[in-house]
Amino acid sequence: FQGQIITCKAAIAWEPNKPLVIQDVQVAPPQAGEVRIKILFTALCHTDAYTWSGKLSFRSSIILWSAIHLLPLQDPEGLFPCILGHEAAGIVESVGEGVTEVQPGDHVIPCYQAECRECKFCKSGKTNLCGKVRAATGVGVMMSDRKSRFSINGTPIYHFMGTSTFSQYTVVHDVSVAKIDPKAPLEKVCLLGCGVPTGSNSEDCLIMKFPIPSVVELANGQGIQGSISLGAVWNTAKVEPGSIVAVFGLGTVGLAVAEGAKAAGASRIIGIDIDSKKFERGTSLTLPYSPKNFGVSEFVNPKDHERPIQQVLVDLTDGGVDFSFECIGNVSVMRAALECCHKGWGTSVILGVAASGQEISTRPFQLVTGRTWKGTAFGGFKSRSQVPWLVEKYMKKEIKVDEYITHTLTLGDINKAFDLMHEGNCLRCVLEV
Ligand code: NAD
Ligand code: AHE
Ligand code: ZN
Repeated sequence: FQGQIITCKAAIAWEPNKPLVIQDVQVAPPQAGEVRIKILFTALCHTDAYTWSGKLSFRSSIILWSAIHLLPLQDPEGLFPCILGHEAAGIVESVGEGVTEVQPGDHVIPCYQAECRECKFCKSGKTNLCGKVRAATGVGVMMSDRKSRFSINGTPIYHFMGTSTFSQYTVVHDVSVAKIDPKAPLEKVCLLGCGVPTGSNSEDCLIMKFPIPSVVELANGQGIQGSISLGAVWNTAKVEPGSIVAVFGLGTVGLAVAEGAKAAGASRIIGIDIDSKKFERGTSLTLPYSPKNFGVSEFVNPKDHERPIQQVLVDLTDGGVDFSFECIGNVSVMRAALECCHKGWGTSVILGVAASGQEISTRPFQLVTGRTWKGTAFGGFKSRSQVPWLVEKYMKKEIKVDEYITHTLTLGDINKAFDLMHEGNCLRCVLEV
């Protein structure tokens, strides 16, 4: 198909909150600096559901734009019609001019957080955010011509998060492609495109030292082993052995945080969820070292208490937790997560994506008295450099992935998969595309 338009099946979100429609879509060939990928497996993430649930399109019209302030739940980056999806794995079908790091046949994970290694963000060593294509990925187009590569009978279909993986073929920027070990099972490692890394390396959990090794160094076996051994990861973790950790929300992201905190030697990992079923999964109850054990040692359901949850946790922990992680996307819970931290040193990390227009608040005194409020995207991982390394860790059984997959379906069942996510019994559902 190289250089030609491919017609394939994709799940189209024509409108917010309306069932996705599986239909033929035309996928244009990759232009300079772009890669066309045959997606083999994709999982669903809560962020897809959040964007899909939006009510208006940011760009629909100037009048609607102003109405956004009246409908604050909508993702301003959610444009319709679009192809959602950002947690996937596949094989490179063709590449555009100037693409050097991947070639047809390579096994890859598309990364919604790019890594160009040239922009001010990438060079800083202080963040995994990348500025090179972000302006385009936030408005559903490709950077070079600000156009979409997807269309249906001439109608453009927006991209989403620079990945659009609910399609048999997608086009992404080359800076958004992580080349991985071809032996890795794509039906599993697709999860390393979002949820699991987000939790397990939640900045304060497992901080990596910079500079990040290049792909070439990694391929040569240098870098991670040389400068960042696994032990060093644990040793540089800010969740010191013995820390008390609170994890708000025991979905995939929260359980991955618990797993990371357990590996870092936390003494107590308190899981907080309004759904008591989540505790069984978090602890695996009777089998403390079973693969299903994500490390949650205690469970608190806020519904069982009349007092604010932060007060309950402060009392349970003799003054507060050392670290808390908000893995829900609820601004009231974000406040509770900060306020349950110990005076003088407690740190709270926001991972959840709150609805657009919502704001966090607390008494500034909470910060004056030594608590720190932070956030993280994709767990602080530099995508192109570190996703291949995460795949290696998975292959060596050093991080869990399989345990997060509770359901497997096909792309044709995607609406059912979203229903499963909303019912709450599902961690990750992987779709065969
Ligand atoms: P999930 O829906 O599987 O898990 C959320 C959990 O929170 C559920 O178990 C639910 O029962 C619980 N919950 C809901 N309301 C609660 C409340 N008021 N108090 C306590 N528990 C409550 O979601 P997930 O896939 O684990 O994702 C979690 C959040 O992280 C989402 O907002 C998602 O968009 C976001 N996310 C962020 C990043 C990032 O890079 N920062 C990456 C992936 C996902
Ligand atoms: N479009 C949303 C923001 C969504 C958001 O915060 N996304 C996270 C990733 S969620 C993955 O499941 C993120 O990485 N943000 C940093 C970035 O560059 O987008 C909104 O509300 O505007
Ligand atoms: Zn996600």
